[in-house]
Amino acid sequence: MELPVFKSDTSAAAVVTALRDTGAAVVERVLPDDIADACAAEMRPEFDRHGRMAENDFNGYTTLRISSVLRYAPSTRHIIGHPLALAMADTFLLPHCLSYRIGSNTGIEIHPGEKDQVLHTDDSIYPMRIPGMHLQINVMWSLCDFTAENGGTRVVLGSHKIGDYGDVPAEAVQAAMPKGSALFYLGNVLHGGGANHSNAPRIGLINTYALGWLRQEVNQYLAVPPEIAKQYGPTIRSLLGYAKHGSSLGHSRFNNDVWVWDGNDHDI
Ligand SMILES: O=C(O)CCC(=O)C(=O)O
Repeated sequence: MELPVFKSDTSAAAVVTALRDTGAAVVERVLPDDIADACAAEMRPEFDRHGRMAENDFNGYTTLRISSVLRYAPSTRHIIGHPLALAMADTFLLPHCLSYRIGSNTGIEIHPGEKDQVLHTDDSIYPMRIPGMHLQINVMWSLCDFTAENGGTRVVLGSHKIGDYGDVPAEAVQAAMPKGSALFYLGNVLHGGGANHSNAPRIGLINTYALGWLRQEVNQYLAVPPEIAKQYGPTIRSLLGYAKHGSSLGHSRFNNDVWVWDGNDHDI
């Protein structure tokens, strides 16, 4: 099985078909360089200040990680609310919820010397499985060229079709993709960061989107409180969780200025 790779002018439908088939797909050069560069620059101070705080056996000891980028890197709204990402989330999540929300937004800078990350699924944070229901969909955005040498994300194609991950032969392929590309992968696909054998860091941003009635992976109200969320448009505020799911789930009469139900426009 090969990792499907599309050009940026692909139709969303083609990417959906590939995702259903293999569980992962790359769309190349979706982002203009100025957006990718602005995101990386706005994330830089946080990488330098707090990037080592998440070091552990899972995340690695030569990798910088930062979370909740909407708190301090406003240009990331163009990535998090990107129409292609939302089109994938619409397709996979909206059949099972009225609106979806972001789970986590994580900047990951893998430095030279890092080892392969253990392969894992991201939706394992939710202790349930309902056949045919996707809980989560994820996108890794390359903010520099991703190569086999510098730690391009590894994915096990077809692993979304295997119920019990314990015994899967973990044959991963690596997403080599130019800066500004998107690697889409379903929440139940085995994947992990790659070892960095190059002499430069590999920087990316992973965004997860989950069914709107599930608890968000990150507590977004603490991470991006109302006074910061207000700077964003209704789509991002809704993705953060400043909107109800349907008529009443998550309602509140406080902070009405961030409490906007978005309808369906994708004004970020
Ligand atoms: O950095 C990567 O390429 C993937 C990282 C990842 O999958 C994770 O930390 O959950």
